Amino acid sequence: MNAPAVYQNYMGGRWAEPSEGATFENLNPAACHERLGIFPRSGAKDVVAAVAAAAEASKTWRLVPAPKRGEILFCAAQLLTARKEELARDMTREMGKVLEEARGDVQEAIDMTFYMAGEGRRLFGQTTTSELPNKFCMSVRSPIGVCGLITPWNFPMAIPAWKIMPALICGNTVVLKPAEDTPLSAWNLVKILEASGLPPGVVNLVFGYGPEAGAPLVRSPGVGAVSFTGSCEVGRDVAQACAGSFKRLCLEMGGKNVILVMEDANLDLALDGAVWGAFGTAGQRCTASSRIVVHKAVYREFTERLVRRAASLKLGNGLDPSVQVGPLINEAQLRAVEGYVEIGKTEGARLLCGGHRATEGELGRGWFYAPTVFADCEPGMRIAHEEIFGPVVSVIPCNHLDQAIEIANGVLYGLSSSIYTRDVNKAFRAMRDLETGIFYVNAPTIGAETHLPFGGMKQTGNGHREASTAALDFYSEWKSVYIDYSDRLQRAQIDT
Ligand code: UN1
Repeated sequence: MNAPAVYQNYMGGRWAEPSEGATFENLNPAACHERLGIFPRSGAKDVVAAVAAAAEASKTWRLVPAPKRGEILFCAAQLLTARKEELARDMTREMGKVLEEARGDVQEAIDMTFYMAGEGRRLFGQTTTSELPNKFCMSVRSPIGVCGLITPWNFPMAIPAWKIMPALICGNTVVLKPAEDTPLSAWNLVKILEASGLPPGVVNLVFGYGPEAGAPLVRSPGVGAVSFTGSCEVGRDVAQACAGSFKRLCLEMGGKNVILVMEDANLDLALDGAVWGAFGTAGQRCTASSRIVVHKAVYREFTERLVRRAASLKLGNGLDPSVQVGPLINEAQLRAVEGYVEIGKTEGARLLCGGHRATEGELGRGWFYAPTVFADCEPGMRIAHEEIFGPVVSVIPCNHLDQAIEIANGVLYGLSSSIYTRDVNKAFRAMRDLETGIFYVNAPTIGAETHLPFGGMKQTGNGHREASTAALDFYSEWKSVYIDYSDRLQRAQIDT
């Protein structure tokens, strides 16, 4: 096998070795001996240099007209489109998700890039009247400065794009610290931005681990805004690190997303949705359908059919087009899933399929886990309210819609929810009462599109949203502007 390629950080428009010379390996989770590349294990010094480069570039980038910034993004979106297949294959190799889903991940980055390119000709503010004569009022968006972006491994290109593109179109510069499990997709994205004509220093890339490279980025006084997607545990540390200087912070964290299957649901459709929502990306989505609350009238049939479907899913290397479920990202994730399955058994949930590693043949070379269904779960069980982030689904019986909604809302998270019903009244009541930032009717909890706000209620986040024009609100400051052309002192609230 050829020696793996060696990659570098990117700062101030140059590719650079890490200051300490330390590195880490990018491994294929479907075949762990396969090394895909050697990446810099950066530290505080590298972060300081990247932030300085971003701050320098910010002086001129903020003055580039937004439509011109948009043209560069448009070019990046075209390059991403042209290279979609190759980018998706790299992603499958480093992250494990099946190729079809990796293509979807790249497509989500393309969608976001085109969308934000278009925003360069909008970035609308308000023009409005004044309470005083001969006075004009408007609001305009200003950039914040340098944004520190910390992204997870489960959407290795989409989520960096969700953060980079709105930040850039608003006139900010960025330092990206991508997850150490999926550095290649971030490298590919930054290479494309470089080739699209972004001036040096506008996008900077620092590889490494959270405590060594992420923490100094979050704490850097030169960083005006931080956007983090990851676990609640790390999100709490990030929030504390930002609190001292009141740094603007967007957190996207856990989920315990729920599908409600009502007695009048189209069960074939609900099963398709449940299998895709629970086991797509091997359950490693923050939007994964990890709970299914099923009306008792259809509970038995639904559960039996779900188990048959789950048990027949084909596991394997995601580059094989017949494979439906790839591996977990790494050994730690596999151990975490194993731990939760033990907890579920101890709690008395009924394990109907899966519940073990998958090691037959080639699978033994990767971090594969059999799709797992627990039935007869009680809402209070840990497997029914803690995020597992793996191919494990908890089925909970219910007697009626009100009870289903109460169960659904009885968790700390509030990212995504869905209902399968043919009754419009039930669908609207669920839409009104479910405490989640995303809601679907007759579809699973995954499948968010880039032109709608993405994010959750409760402990899923801290009130911000990504994607859509909502992202512009995070990456810009409003400035309200009053222009008095009366040639005299006019006092608001006093002169009438
Ligand atoms: C995530 O799980 O972190 O709606 C993001 C979805 C995708 C995005 C998921 N479009 O599942």
